[in-house]
Amino acid sequence: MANENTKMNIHWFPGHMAKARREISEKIKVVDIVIELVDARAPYSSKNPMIHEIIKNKPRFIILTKKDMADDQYTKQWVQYYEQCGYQAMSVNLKNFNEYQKIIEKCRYVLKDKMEKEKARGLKPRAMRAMVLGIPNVGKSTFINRLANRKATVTGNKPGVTKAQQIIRVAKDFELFDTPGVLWPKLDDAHVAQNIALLGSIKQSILPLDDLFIAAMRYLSLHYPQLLKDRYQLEIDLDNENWIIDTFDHIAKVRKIKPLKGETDYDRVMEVFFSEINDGSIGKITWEDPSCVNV
Ligand SMILES: Nc1nc2c(ncn2[C@@H]2O[C@H](COP(=O)(O)OP(=O)(O)OP(=O)(O)O)[C@@H](O)[C@H]2O)c(=O)[nH]1
Ligand SMILES: [Mg+2]
Repeated sequence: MANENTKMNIHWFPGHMAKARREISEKIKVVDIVIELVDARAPYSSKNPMIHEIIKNKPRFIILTKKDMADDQYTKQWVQYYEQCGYQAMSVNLKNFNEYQKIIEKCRYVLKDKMEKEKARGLKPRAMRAMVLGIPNVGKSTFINRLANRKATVTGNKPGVTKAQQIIRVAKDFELFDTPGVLWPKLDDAHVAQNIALLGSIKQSILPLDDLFIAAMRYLSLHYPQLLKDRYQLEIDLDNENWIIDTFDHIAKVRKIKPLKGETDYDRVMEVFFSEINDGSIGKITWEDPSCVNV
């Protein structure tokens, strides 16, 4: 069941990373604040590990997206965690999003001193400028569109911006780059790769699917046993040496998955499980909590 492309795909990322890094470093020069999107279901794994170097010491606002799919308790803890790290932080559901004002206000708050200093130095008043960064699929385009759709005007190529860039004016004093910076997670860390695959942010096939299935089931049985019970009437006993096979067989039975040549169709069981993880029908799940990381 392991995918032959595993290695190739993982090695494929650094090149993209270097290119993204160059592009972002160029743009970042004219940005006042970075809005970094992370996925609330894995707020550490879905961060780019080199972001400090890339954005240097620009103020950073961390937004946890997809909070509708994550565990509310953990989301709260993660927001607090990032606040304690010294960032602005909040969680959002971009499918039902009406917190533009709050976001702009937080940016104003962070940049107040900077803007006032500029004014005191006699510089012409100008809008704050923000850039959205995040790994693939975290919600960057949705976020920009949501923010921009609200009586936004695209002001076109602005002088003073190094490359021709589209800037969106979101409020009188707030502008946003219309293209987000795409970053990559640190996939050479097995734990991170696993979490990212479970978010659907990269092809699940970069990892052997059976390993991913086992890791996910182990985690769910420890953290969310009730969700497994509700969804599959499944109770996992990790001390039972046959728990893996039993789990496959059980889901096949509950979901009436036809056997293949008299054997459980393992691939089909995993397909069903992962698609239910991806569409959130198993429930609100977070794959990591702040106590287990040292950021
Ligand atoms: N449930 C839920 N889905 C979301 C949320 N935000 C984004 N999505 C969905 O996540 C998917 C990816 O969103 P995009 O905005 O395309 O993500 P992106 O970061 O621009 O992705 P790339 O362009 O591939 O880097 C879409 O199907 C969105 O509808 C959210 O808060 N909740
Ligand atoms: Mg996009």
